[in-house]
Amino acid sequence: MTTTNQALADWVKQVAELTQPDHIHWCDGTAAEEQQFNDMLLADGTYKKLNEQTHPNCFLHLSDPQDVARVEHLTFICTENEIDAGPNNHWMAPATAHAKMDDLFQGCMQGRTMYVIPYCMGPIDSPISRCGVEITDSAYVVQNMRLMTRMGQAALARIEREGGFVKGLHSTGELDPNRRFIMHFPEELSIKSYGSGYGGNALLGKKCHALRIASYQAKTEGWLAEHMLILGIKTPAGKQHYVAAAFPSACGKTNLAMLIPPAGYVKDGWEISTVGDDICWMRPGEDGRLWAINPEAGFFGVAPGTAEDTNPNALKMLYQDTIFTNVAETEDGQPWWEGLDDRTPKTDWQGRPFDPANGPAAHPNSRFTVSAKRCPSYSPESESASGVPIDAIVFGGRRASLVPLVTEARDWEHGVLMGATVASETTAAATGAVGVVRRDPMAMKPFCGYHFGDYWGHWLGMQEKADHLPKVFTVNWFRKDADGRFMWPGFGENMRVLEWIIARCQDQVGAQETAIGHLPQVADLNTDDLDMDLGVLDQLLTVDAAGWQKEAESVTEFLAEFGDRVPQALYDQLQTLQAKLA
Ligand code: OXD
Ligand code: MN
Repeated sequence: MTTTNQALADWVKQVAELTQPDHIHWCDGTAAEEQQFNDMLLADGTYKKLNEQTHPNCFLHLSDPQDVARVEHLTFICTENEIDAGPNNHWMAPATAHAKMDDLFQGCMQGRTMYVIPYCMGPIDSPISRCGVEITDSAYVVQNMRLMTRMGQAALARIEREGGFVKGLHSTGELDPNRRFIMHFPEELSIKSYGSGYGGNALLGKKCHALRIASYQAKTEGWLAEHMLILGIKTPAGKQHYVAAAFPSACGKTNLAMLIPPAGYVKDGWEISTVGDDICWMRPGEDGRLWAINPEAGFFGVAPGTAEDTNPNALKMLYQDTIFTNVAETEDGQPWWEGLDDRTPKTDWQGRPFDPANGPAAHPNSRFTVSAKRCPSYSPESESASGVPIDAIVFGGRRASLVPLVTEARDWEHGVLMGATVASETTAAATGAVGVVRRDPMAMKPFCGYHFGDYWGHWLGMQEKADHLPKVFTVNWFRKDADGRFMWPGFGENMRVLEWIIARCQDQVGAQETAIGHLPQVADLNTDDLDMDLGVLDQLLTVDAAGWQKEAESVTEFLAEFGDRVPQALYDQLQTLQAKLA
């Protein structure tokens, strides 16, 4: 296989000259190729076959123990002008970064095969989708990209039709943490990643392309590339709604995307469907609404904590055709992780006999990679070329105190301030200092490919591009009482909050108008069969004015970190908030 796209052919040739692979393989995305790669990975020990009876076509990969997560300190945005990367990113001059990376790539594929993966982020026929090509020397990366993107012949055909594509060059190198860098060149629409095989660093379609490069592309082209799940909600009356929600890593995003509503809701005919669990690309449609696609085709989810009671939909999809990375294994070759059930595994994530003295059996960031089509709640609309129309945008953080269960923004500008300042508090379990607030704007802190001030300006500018923008909300599932217990049950019960959000979007329910935005009246939340003290619900839906005054001061300091690129509208919103609190 080769290509009629001259730029692609030239680039592949140039990379081969630099990296000197023994062979070049163009990935066609066929089932035969998939089988061939699985056989190869089993033969060379990269994969271990899991129990064929209980988990047909499932594989276990144990990574280098030093290569188990994203490496934000080694991730750079390389723009010509340092200021354009913003204080939210590490920056390196493009020429310096290219020289550094090309030095590492020099001859690095000798004795290896170079794989060329043409891929499409989003449905192959969607105008919202964008293509890329990843060159890698890892067959494990190829198999993950096969599940996470639309890859192979159809993607190549689109690239040949359209011309443009994002260039991603990856090598696992020596897996040496001292020779590991993830470089992004937004102005060139290219990525260079060396020294890691971990998903977020090596599956270049995901965080590198679909968020860091795409956020920049989205700014120049007038759309949004966001770290959001997309959830479908169908009411008993048959009306279909869609919500896009941003949460930082480890806030239950995959669980929310696959939520099972409480029994009463199911009985009444509510239905939840999953369009995406991590990334959302949205653009204004002719009707003035935002239309969204999930650019991914699979889930690269955290395994620990996934169980029958927390996320039965996720568990169901993991019994077949799944790649497990860094989980533990039971005696009879089944994948296992903390929280799954009460069995004791035989070996841990490093392949050692399990010994609790060595820590958890599965790495806390162990992962599953699986096609989205295996998810029982997968929405067929995920394949729609036009995308789905978004009714509400939800921002969430992990706040042990202060932030109510749900708050609706007064308008778009207020919503942008809410998203820009959403935060999580450190808990006693994580570090010594409890209650330290870390802000993670739009859950994009590690993923925005340019200056946050410009990014907020772009969000504000959507008002000129679309006249039926979604309503904006913040949620907080994580309030704790004086004894450190969660006050809200979370999981499927979050449906009750989603119902209120949908009712607000439909103008079907009122709200308390407070200084910080619109909150539900307790009586307007469905509490049927809700197993909690309604007095606690009152506490979750009140505004602590003194606490919010302090919060406003902290927000002022935070915005100041981004200098004069912060749009005045955010300061105006902050002033309105402070005036209302006073
Ligand atoms: C992820 C992350 O892996 O946000 O999705 O870290
Ligand atoms: Mn994520």
